[in-house]
Amino acid sequence: MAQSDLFGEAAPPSPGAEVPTPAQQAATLRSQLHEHAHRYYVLDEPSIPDAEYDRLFLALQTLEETYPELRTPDSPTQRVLGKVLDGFTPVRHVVPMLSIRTETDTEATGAQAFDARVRRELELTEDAPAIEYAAELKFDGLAINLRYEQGVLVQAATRGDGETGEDVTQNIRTIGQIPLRLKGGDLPAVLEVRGEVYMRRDDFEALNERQREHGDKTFVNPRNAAAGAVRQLDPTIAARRPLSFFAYGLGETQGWAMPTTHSGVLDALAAFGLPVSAERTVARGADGLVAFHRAIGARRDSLPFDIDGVVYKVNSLALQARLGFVTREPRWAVAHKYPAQEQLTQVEGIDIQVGRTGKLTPVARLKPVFVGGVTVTNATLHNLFELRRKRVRVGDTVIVRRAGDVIPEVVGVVAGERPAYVPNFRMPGHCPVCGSDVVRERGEVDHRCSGGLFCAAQRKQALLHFAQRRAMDIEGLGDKLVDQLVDGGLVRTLPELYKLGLMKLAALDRMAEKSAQNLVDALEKSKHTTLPRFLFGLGIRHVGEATAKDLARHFGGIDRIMDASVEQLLAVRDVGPVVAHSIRTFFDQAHNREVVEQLRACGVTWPEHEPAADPASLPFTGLTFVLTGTLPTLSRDEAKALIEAAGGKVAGSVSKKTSYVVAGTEAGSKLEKAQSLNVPILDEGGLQALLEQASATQS
Ligand code: D41
Repeated sequence: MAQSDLFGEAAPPSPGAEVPTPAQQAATLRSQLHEHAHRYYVLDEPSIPDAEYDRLFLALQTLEETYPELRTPDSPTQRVLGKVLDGFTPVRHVVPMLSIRTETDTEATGAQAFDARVRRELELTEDAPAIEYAAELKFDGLAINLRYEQGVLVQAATRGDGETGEDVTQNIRTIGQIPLRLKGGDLPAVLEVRGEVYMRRDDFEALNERQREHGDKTFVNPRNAAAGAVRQLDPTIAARRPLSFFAYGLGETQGWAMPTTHSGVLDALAAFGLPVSAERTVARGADGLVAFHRAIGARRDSLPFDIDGVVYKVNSLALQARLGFVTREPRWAVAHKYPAQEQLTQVEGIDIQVGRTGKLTPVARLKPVFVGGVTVTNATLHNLFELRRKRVRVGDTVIVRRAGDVIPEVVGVVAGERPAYVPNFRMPGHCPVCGSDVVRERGEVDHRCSGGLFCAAQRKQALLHFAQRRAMDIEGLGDKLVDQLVDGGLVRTLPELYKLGLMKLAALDRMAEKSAQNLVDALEKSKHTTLPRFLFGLGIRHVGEATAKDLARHFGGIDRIMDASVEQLLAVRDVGPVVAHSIRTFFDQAHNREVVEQLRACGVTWPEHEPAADPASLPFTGLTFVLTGTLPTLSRDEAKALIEAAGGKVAGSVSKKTSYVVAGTEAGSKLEKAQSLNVPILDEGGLQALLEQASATQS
């Protein structure tokens, strides 16, 4: 990848312009590290403490992880990396993996410049018809080559330097989306598919959340987490990272009637069962490209994965051949970028934010910086442990990341120097909002304000949580208004919201009578809700939307939930001890039951349900199943859902306690274990038959 795609792009002038570019930072760090290493190893006169050397080293490593194109072969970090990566076999690409030229202009003119260049190189006259392009997304992951022989995946390799990559077949085989065998009858003798391994944003957030809960190191961004997983020497670790794949091109092919256009190639790959993004189009001329760039740009934040731009390719393969390539880049393709989702800026302070459940979150106050399309002025540091691990202090230069609608976060420090007098950040002993004691429970990473709803910050967050679209859906009740309501002492509890009335609202600052009336109407409308929304809106710790739905389905009514014992709660699907205790504790507080009563008295209602069948009476209650191999029609999740809906459990490994093993094709050691333990083995048909039989005996 060219360096220009990171630093040369036309980002709007940002107020953080004096901060050195990542390339400058890396160069400075490298030369400092070389100098210190020389003094240490050659001259035998260390110039800085080891800890300081380690800090500089870590800063360079962080920077290179975030911007891999800054990694030079002579970087001090490569000595260590070289060792770790022993063990991968080099793979020489039969057809080199080219790189893609980057259009640095993020504005519409970028697409026009490309079209003009292509037309010039094809020596087209001005009145020649518009060129047809295939426009697609530029996924932000790791490029790999998949080699299929007679339809079977025989090898997967990283791009490497384009000529030679690394054999990562074992790791790639763990990616469920990549077919081990292509679909269809008439398969090419050889088909090499090129594409990008990436990690979805939700999978990345969940992975990092798990890492944080265990106090483990978090990943800088999805690309990093994906690239790290693919290049893991231990495939079982790779298998635990949720990876995805999109195909975008071809390598070597033999014995295949190749389509004549790029869009046709992608259609054919999709028909072979390979994942191809649906976010692509065939566009005519520069106008078509500009429209695609705009349309995707507007939806970039709501895509489930990171993209750093779009790619335009001349659609006709014959024209591609005529255009050829210069050095390692085809003349017929270009990547057109969007503003970067990671930028450098400086920490001006570290503030504390108090959340709905009292959690204290350290937040970095930043020198404003343009990231991922918006100006960011603060970014989360998650908790004290993350902050310490990342060694963030006021005055540091940090990498800030903002992707999708995820809260901006500080992913690492890159500064080589910091003022010596900056003290380490400490968590306050008292809540900065209400002054209550700050506590941290055993085994928890988070610090909390113990003030509960006495704390104005928690009260505001509780109101916003209650009012949100996925809960009571009170339109127009946003944070500005909540600030006014709480700070003005108008609302202290949830039920007080419904007692506001037009008079009180219209008297508020900046509140026109019309808006006041709208809010009154929205409040009235929100009273007709559903039990899951209401339960979720109460803001019980650990009760998210899914759990609220499970509770509602299981118990049918709020009174039964409020009175349920921990044991009864544990019988609900997916409710474990932590959640059960949290629900019990919540309703053990008289004031919380009072809130529920008052809300109902204000007219909040929902349709009551019959509670779901008693789990003890379901056909598979008490049975444990183990799934292995590929079933002919059911996916693993579908089979699991069927078994669980019938009251059964699905376990990961076979033991004497396993009731049945359900085996499909390519079942491995689990099948052998089942045979050796004499556990009954079913195929998919057998499972279906058992389900029918069991429910027949039931009724
Ligand atoms: O999504 C991508 N990252 C992407 C990468 C894409 N959609 N198309 C690409 N096309 C090519 C050519 C034109 C050379 C076949 C690419 C890449 N190359 C590429 N990715 C990494 C290096 C090159």
